[in-house]
Amino acid sequence: MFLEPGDPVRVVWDGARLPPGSVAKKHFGVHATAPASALKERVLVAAERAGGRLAMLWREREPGYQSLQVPVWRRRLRGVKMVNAEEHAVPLRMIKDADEIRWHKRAVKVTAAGLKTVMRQLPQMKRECEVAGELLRHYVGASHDPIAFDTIVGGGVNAATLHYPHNDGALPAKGCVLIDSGATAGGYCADVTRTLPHHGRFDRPRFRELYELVLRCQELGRKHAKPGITLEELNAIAWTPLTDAGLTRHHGLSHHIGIEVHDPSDRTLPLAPGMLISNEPGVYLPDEQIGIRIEDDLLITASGNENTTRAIPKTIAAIEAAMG
Ligand SMILES: [Mn+2]
Repeated sequence: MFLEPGDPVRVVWDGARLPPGSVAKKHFGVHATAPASALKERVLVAAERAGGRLAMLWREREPGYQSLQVPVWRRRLRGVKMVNAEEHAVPLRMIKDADEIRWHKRAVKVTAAGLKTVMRQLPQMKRECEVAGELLRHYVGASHDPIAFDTIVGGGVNAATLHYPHNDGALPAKGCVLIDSGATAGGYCADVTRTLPHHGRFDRPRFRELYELVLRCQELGRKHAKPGITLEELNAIAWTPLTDAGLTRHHGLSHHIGIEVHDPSDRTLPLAPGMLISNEPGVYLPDEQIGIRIEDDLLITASGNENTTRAIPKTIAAIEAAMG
């Protein structure tokens, strides 16, 4: 691990930091530390040992994910051939080992506690920002890990915007509230969505009917997510209750979850044990002031899957009970 040595001027700006040495080595649990200024030289030596080649990891398959570091290192390491390790790293990242699963489950535990707290408090809350604020307070209180992504809290018509970014609206009395949120632990994400009636009762027939429809899609996703099936095949099965009802499908059912909330993946590969995917059908009807998404995280196992977010109330009965 390359670290900035303690610079008394920077300490005034950034606070004290661990310089390279035995304390940092122990603290971060790494094999060795060195000053950041030695990085370029060490990389050059390593590249030379490898015949003038250097493998770096950057994402070029998906737009918007290209690393700014790549052109910098290309300039710094003229004469060294840079190879992208992405094609080898992506299949590795798609399969989580036991330690990675433990961290994910810890993130789920924090997320679950936050969402359950919000469920109890929601009927008394007036604005979307109160919900987002309460979740953040809960996550920060549980650990200093960053959140997995900016929380989405959309009430009424705002629930029908897939990546609603504002969280500054009023919560509609007796309307629906969509909450998409996740904590992290040890660098691993949770990603959960629940859609709740603001007052705690599914007493509006249209909302109830649509909620049950999305739930049926989700149950199909859960039932068929197992080794051997591809995500596209899973999509073709899970959305049928929605499309049979003449409603529009706006997005995919699943993405991989890991270090990134949308972890890199090869979607043509069939599911295999150790993969962690979301199961998140949704329906979005702005004209009716309704948006519903229900999202769980599924760990693919040898015989099927484990729903790692199953402790978070989801059925109509469980949500009504949790909201008092
Ligand atoms: Mn998701």
